[in-house]
Amino acid sequence: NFKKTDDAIEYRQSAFSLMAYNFGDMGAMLKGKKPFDAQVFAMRAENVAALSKLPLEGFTPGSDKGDTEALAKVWTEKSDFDAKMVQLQKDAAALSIAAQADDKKALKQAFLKTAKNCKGCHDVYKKD
Ligand code: ASC
Repeated sequence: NFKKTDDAIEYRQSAFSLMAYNFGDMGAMLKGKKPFDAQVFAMRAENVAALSKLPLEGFTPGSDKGDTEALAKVWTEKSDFDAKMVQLQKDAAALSIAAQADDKKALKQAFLKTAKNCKGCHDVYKKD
């Protein structure tokens, strides 16, 4: 358990931050902003799949109060929020599996599906 509300907020933000770095690098490769490296891409996808399991634990009761961009709606609509996080975990796991196969098209689709999750949740639950 977290000792303080701030610890829970820091925990989830750290996980999101690491996800953004790894996910962003995959995006850069797919957009041609840097050379595509299948091995690095697969490593990043594996990281995101593992990291996606972390943030939910940090959304503890009362942790809408603090230095956070999470809207109160996370807690008032907690079951929908939880379901969206679980869907992200599933899609990230599928992306990681796709990244291990030599099928760029499938990999791109799995990436886009995961990205849609990020944005879909931010649109509803994150301050802009
Ligand atoms: C990222 C990042 C997000 C998502 C989102 C996808 O790299 O930091 O929040 O992708 O932009 O639509």
